Amino acid sequence: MAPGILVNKATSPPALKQGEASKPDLRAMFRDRETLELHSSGGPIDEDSLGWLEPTSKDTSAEQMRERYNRDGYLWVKGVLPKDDVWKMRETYLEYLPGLTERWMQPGKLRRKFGFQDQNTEYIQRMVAAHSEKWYRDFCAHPDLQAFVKHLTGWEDTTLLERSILRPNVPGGGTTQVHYNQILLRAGPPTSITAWVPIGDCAANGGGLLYLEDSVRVGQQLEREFNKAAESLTEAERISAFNETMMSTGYLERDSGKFSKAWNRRWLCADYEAGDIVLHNPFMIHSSAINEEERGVIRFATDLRYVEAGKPFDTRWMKTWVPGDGL
Ligand SMILES: O=C(O)CCC(=O)C(=O)O
Ligand SMILES: [Fe+2]
Repeated sequence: MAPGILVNKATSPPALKQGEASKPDLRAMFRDRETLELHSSGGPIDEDSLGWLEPTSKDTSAEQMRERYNRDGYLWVKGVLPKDDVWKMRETYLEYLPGLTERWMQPGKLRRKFGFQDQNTEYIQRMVAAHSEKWYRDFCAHPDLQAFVKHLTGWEDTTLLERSILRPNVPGGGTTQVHYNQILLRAGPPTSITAWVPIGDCAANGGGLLYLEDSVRVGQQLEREFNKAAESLTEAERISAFNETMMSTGYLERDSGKFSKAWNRRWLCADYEAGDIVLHNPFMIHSSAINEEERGVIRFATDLRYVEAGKPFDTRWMKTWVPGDGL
């Protein structure tokens, strides 16, 4: 077997939760890095378009971390959050939305594919309501997260933007298409930092976030072009991620593989573990691949935005997310 990595590390939680298909015979297998296959919603991502994110230890000096963040557009930091707090959050969510896999699936193609009705009102209501629950709010405001962002940035104080989205990506389900975040934060300067927080372990084929290598400059160039094309629009239209110069979804491309070829850059993936976070620049281009984890583990994550307290930012983000909120 080619050099691989053990998926089922001792620190992983033993039990799969309700709604997670179980294939115990595959749990302890080595996954072969050389044959990793990923697909975006638009098709396969070629092997030569894939690479690996560089991890950073949380004990690295703030200066060195800043250098890396500025150089790479991202900083994948190991073990920022206590693992137990992350697993607890996952468990609470899974208990809050109990049920079989079918109950986890949002309306759309996948539900239809499995022969379920293309509506799921209860799921939608509960998954939206979760964002206002105290346990989720407390998780987002975790003191270790805030402290880490302050340490990295040197900001005296940080403001956590209220809008964030819990994303449970079931195996074979939807993905996050190619984008950079400033598209959605245009009513403010590009000074926010995003923390992508996997809630549980997430293997590289488990639908975790992919980052386009060295793509801050690409995002900046695209944003300049979008702004130029939007010159004749009103200010309200210009700041919209869905204005006529953009794709109607607000994304850049559905086919991640095609996008990386067009820009001659690789998608960097990782085996994330509970407790890790990835901080990224508002122009850094990212997407997620289809969750193809062998054991059927749900890819679960949230993404938080921080700005320096007292500085201007996109105030549209100071509200709790609901579907179709225009951002
Ligand atoms: O979790 C995802 O799939 C999307 C996250 C994201 O777009 C972000 O962190 O900015
Ligand atoms: Fe994003």
